[in-house]
Amino acid sequence: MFKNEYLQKVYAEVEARNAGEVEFLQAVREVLESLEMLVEKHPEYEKNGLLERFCEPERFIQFRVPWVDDAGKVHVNRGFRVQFNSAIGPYKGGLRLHPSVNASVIKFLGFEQVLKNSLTGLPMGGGKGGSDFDPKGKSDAEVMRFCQSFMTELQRHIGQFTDVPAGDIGVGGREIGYLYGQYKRMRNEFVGVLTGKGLTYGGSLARTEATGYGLCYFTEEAMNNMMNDSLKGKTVVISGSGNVAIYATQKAQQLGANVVALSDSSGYIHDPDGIKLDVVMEIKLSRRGRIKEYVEAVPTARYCEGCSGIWTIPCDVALPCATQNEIDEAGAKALVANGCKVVCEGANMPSTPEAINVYLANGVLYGPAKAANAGVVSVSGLEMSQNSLRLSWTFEEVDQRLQGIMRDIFHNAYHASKECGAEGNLMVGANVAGFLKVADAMLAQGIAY
Ligand code: NDP
Ligand code: 2IT
Repeated sequence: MFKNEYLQKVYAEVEARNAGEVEFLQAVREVLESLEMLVEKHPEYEKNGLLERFCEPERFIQFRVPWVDDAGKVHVNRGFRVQFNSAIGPYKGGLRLHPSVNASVIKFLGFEQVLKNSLTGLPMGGGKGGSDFDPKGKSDAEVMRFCQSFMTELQRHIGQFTDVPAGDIGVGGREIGYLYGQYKRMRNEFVGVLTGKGLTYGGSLARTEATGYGLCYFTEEAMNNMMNDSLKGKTVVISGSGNVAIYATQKAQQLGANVVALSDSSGYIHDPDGIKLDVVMEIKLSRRGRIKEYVEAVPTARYCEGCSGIWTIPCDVALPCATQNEIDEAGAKALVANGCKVVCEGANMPSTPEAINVYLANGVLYGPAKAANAGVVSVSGLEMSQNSLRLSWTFEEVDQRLQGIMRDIFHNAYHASKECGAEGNLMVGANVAGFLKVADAMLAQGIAY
């Protein structure tokens, strides 16, 4: 519960206005709880209605996405874009294609993105979008027609200086290509309006890898500073087997860790000898297959139905990289009971509030998503810079900048946690450090009556 009356009032209003939007309310609550001390010190926030404005998106767009399947049947999906906050730069954030997408999911992701983008130190506001379209089992032609229809509406709301979408669950290189092609056809301009583009048309080297690489750089820096330890020699469990999970596995292995598990929404694989990433890449990237196919190529590994059992595998470090609320209280307790000392989040909001309480009560080093997975959007920001400069940096140059950004994010979050009297609580630190910059910019820009 909130101690501060202003926070109580703001949260009650958010709850009433967004009734039933559980993911959005979960994200807002966590952030407001972290701001208790700051709000006491800054009466100008209440005077300027700052938190009321901060919790209400600047714009929420919902639209119809009709498309025709290969058999000629018409389908209608729902498209979304939330333009949450533009105080420090153009709206920036990914597009998610998954049947679970709804207004609550898009708003929680947009809200988190505002703080995450602020933490990167780059000039990007926060937004998010997507659709309840399910790309699974669809042909390339169907995905293309869906993307074209989606962009036919979205294009009127975005632009290189207004709002720059990218990928998220279900949106990778193929989808960004179709979306970009349709934007260009309709607007007749070749600009960096999307990030995560292919290398032949304005993409950045290291953007694909940045998802998982950034997570590992953050984890390594946090372990170095808070535990005088590193990923080397550690047993690591990673959930998911998409873009974030694959490149987190690659970098963790390069840093000397033994990654023993991966999953998808059907189940998980456990390979105590270490995941063979070439096998995973062949299944997931070349064939768009299921993770259970891994055991056909590696018979010594084991496949289990159901994804939540992955947290019962003994490990030193857990990197959840699938989806929101994938670790609940029972999952967190199982991790702790089996000796897990570090949880850093590649997915957005993968831990329930109850799970986070378990980490904090047991001294687990907890790296919250908005800090730990900010590497991707950072490289998106670097892609925007390269597009503006009409230049392409080398892989090494982008990777070096990414490493520097992830180190800075850790130190800024740690420093903020100390300033708030919660030293080492990176959740509080990330929320406060991200918020301060956006709050300053909002105050400076005044209120439009
Ligand atoms: P992908 O679509 O590449 O992969 C998603 C993975 O998570 C798949 O293995 C998928 O399994 C699994 N998954 C998705 N939904 C569920 C669910 N409801 N239950 C269990 N498993 C599920 O997505 P990404 O790797 O890009 O994204 C993963 C996470 O990382 C998301 O939280 C995303 O928001 C976050 N993220 C992504 C970034 C990006 O640029 N791509 C950047 C930063 C964060 P299945 O195939 O069975 O659905
Ligand atoms: O959650 C995220 O940070 C992303 N999906 C990436 C957003 C982006 O604009 O690169």
